[in-house]
Amino acid sequence: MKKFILIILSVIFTTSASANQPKEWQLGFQNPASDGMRDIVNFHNNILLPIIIAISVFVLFLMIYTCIRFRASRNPVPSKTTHNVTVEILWTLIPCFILIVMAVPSFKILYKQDTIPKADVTVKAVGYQWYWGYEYPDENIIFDSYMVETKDLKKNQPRLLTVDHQVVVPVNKVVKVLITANDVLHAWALPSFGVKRDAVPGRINETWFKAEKVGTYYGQCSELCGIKHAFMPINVKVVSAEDYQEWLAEARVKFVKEEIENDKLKIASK
Ligand SMILES: [Cu+2]
Repeated sequence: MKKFILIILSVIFTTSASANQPKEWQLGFQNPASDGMRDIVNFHNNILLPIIIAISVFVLFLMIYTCIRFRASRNPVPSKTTHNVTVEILWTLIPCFILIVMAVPSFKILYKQDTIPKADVTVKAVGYQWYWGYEYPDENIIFDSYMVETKDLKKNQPRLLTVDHQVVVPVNKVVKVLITANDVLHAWALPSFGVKRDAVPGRINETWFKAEKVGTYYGQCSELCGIKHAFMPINVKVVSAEDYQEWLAEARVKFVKEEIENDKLKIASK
């Protein structure tokens, strides 16, 4: 019993504690770290959940009521009723009305997410079997991001979520993410930012987010892409503007995209 209470308590508290990665016994979403995700969480908590609960309770009540009120012992001669126009119109119109109530705010959120504001930083994510490759097209940076094996994890690094090279982005800036794949379908997903887009070979999908808090955020490939689908996590490190400049300076040297450099040299020597 004590264990059961502990489990219930942990469920309640893990959902309220700050989370940017999955927690044990988690129920519900990870804490939002962007405006877009906050919209989604509010929509779910304030509109969808009440509707779902109300419908479930109502249907349960109808079933219990029917079982008692129309039981065989109380109705020795069964009713032969087959149609009731009023009831039929009601059970068509009321669900339509409920769907419209849900659709309006839902479309608002969809359109808001679909309109990409002017980007401050552009990152290109390429899905490979089985890791992510990243490019900063404006900065001439390119690198691959592999999962860190369990045996190589350092303290506080989450298993199956840690990568060797994180995507680094500045806080409170619009980050546009171009997403594609090189072999099969993958999907780039980051729950705290409410971001998930398919990575399709030969096509570029785009999405965006604006991180509000400095921190490390974890996501995973969200399209079944083969045997190591579970082992290509996504790490985004959100840092202050100064730290971002510092990282850029380092990354421009460490992760320089040589073909572009070579092309530039070629053009210069002509
Ligand atoms: Cu994948």
